[in-house]
Amino acid sequence: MDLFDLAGAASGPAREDMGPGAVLLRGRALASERELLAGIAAVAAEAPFRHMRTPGGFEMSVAMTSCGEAGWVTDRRGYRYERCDPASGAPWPPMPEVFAALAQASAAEAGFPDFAPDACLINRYAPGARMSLHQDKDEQDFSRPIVSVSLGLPCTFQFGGAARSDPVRKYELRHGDVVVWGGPSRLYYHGVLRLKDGEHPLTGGLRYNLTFRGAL
Ligand code: MD6
Ligand code: FE
Repeated sequence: MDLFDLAGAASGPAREDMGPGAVLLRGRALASERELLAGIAAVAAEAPFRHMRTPGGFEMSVAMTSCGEAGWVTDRRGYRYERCDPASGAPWPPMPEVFAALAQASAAEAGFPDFAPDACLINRYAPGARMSLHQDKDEQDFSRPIVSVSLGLPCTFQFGGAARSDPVRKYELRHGDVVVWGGPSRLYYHGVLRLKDGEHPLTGGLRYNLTFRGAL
C-alpha cells in the first residue's frame, strides 16, 4: 500500500466512475467553496429563489433560480429555457466567473475539453425537499455534458438508466463533490431523495446544487 492508497482509504477515491460518460470528482469544488457560495448569494439577490410549478400543477419542493444566458423554468405551459426571468422580466444574472471556470475545468478532467455552459440552474434544498426521477432533456444538443456541483448538506443521489424503470444506484453527494456526465449516460434518469435534517458550517440547514448546461 502506498501513500495514495492510504489517502484513498481515508477519504474515498478522488474519482469514481458512475457509468458510461459519468464521473464523480470528489471534493473538486472545495477549493472555491466560499466564492461559489458568494456567487449563489449574488445571483439570488437579483433573481430570488422560487418554488415553481410543474406542468401538472404541483409546486416543486426544491427552490430554484438561474444565471447565465438562459434559465430553466417550469409552469403550466411546460419545461423550457428562457432568456429572461419570468419573475422580473429582466435577463438572468450573468454567470459568475468562478462558476464557469469550475464547470469548464471539471468537464475537461472528465473528458469534455470544450464545454462552455450557457446556463446554470441553482437548486436549493431544505430538509424534506426532493427531486423525483427525471431526465434532463430540455437542452438543444445532448452531445454536451452536464456538470453538477453539490454544496452544503449531503444528499442521496439516485442514478438509473435510459428507462425510468431501470434499476438505480445510490451515491452520497457531499459538500464540494462535482459530477460530470455526458455521452451515453447524458439522458439517464436520476433524482434526489428527501433531504435529511442537518447542519453544515457554511450553509446551515441547506443543500445547494449547481447544474451547468449547454442549453441554447
Ligand atoms: C441535484 N441534480 O443534485 C439535482 N441533473 O440536486 C440533477 O438533477 C442533475 O446533478 C443532471 C445532471 C446532474 C445533476
Ligand atoms: Fe437533472
